Amino acid sequence: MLKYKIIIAGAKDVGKSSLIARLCDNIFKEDMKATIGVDFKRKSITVKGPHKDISLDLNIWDFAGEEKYRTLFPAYANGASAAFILFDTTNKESLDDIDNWVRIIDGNAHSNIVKQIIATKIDLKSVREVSKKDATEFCQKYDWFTEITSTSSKTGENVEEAFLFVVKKIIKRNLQICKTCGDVFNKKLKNCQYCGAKVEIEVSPI
Ligand SMILES: Nc1nc2c(ncn2[C@@H]2O[C@H](COP(=O)(O)OP(=O)(O)OP(=O)(O)O)[C@@H](O)[C@H]2O)c(=O)[nH]1
Ligand SMILES: [Mg+2]
Repeated sequence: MLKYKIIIAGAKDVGKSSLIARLCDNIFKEDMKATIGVDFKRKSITVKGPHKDISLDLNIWDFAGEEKYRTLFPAYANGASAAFILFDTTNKESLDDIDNWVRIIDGNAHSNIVKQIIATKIDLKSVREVSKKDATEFCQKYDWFTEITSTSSKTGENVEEAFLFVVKKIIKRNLQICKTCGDVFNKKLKNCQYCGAKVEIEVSPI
């Protein structure tokens, strides 16, 4: 099984643990307890490719957003293949805080890391403070920015889709498919790790 580390970042109460609970256990708690330090969950995700299905084992690291724990974050960003950076659509300050998370991730993670901005709590329409348009304008300054995924962990809207979207980016960035045996392996290798065939042209698995 191919294993990848994913980190979930964002201000206190944006809904990091709730997003993970919805993805991994399909549950939602109105009274979710604040994370202390860091938590950890595993989830396997399978992506259908044109050639064959690809299964990845995600190690998902959930950080406490509270200021006093932020000194822990740089060490955990190390070795991550993807970072979810969350803001809460009902709290404008959490959008501004994205700059801080991006700076810490860029300073501590591999330059190849996939970064994805996630808008949370879109079910809370009546108390919304940040529109998708405003958030998109805010994020356009990042050269890696593509689009925001809007989610609700309460209803489950777009939660699995958000992870699938990022997993596809991880696959495209890190893996290739062997033209000889059809197995999927790391792009850094010059020979297929399964059948030994030499890589002449890199072929994306999806
Ligand atoms: N309505 C609604 N509430 C949500 C949603 N996601 C999270 N919440 C609520 O927001 C609060 C904070 O959620 P958490 O998942 O604990 O937030 P967190 O980012 O992990 O917070 P820290 O661990 O303190 O950094 C909880 O009361 C959740 O029930 C959502 O999609 N919709
Ligand atoms: Mg939490």
